[in-house]
Amino acid sequence: MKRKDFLLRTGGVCAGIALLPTLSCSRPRGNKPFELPKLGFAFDALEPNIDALTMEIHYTKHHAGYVKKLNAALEKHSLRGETIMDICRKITNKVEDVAVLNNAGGHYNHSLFWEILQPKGAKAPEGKLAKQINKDFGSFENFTKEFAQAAATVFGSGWAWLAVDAKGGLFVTSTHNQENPLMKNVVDKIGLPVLGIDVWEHAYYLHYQNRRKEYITNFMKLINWEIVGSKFLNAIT
Ligand code: MN3
Repeated sequence: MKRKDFLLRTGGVCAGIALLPTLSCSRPRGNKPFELPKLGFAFDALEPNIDALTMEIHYTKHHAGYVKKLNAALEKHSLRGETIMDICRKITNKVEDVAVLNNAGGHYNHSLFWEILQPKGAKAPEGKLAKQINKDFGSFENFTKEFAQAAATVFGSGWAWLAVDAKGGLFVTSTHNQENPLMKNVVDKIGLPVLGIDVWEHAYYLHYQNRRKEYITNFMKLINWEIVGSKFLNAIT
C-alpha cells in the first residue's frame, strides 16, 4: 500500500487539508454523544479464561466510565463531533487534552478489545494475515512470544498491540495507560491496531491476582482471529 493511501485511511493527512473544511476527514457525527457499544456475548461466555464478574465490572463500570467521561470532556473541546479514531489521531498529551486523551483511548481500546474477544471464530490466523505474520515475525509461534512478552513487560497499566504500519507490515508494540498506536502525537510507533490486550489490573486481578502471565496465556486462547484477519484486510486494501 502506498504511504499516501495509508495516511488517508488512517487520517494522517487531515492536518494538511485543514483549510478545506468541506474535505475534512473529521466526519462530524452531529455532536451525538458516544455510547457504550453492545457487547456481542454474555459476561460468562469467556469463562474460565476471563471470569464473568471481571467481564461485567470491566464493561459496565470501566468502559462505561470512559464513555461518560469522554462525553463530558468533549463538551468544550475542539475535537467534539469527530469520530473516535480521528480523536485518537489528533489528540496530544498537553495538559488541556489529557481528559480527552485518557477517555477517548479508554473507549476506543475497550471497543476493539470486546470485538476481538468474541467467542467462536478462527483460533489461529488464516489467509493474508497468516502470511504477513510469518513474513514479519518468522512464525505464528514467534509472534505469540513477542506479543506475550510485550504484554508481560508493560510497567504498570497499559496495553500491548498488534498493529499495521504505513507499508502494510505488522508490528508489536505496547503503550501506557489508555494510549494506543493511533495517537501519533503521543506514542512513538504509529499504526492501525488490529489486536490489543488490556493489562490493567482491572482486566484480570479478580481471577488471576498478580499472575499477569497466566492471564496473557489464556487471553491468547480467546482471540477471534477471523475478526483480527478482517481488520488486517481492511487496513491493507
Ligand atoms: Mn480495561
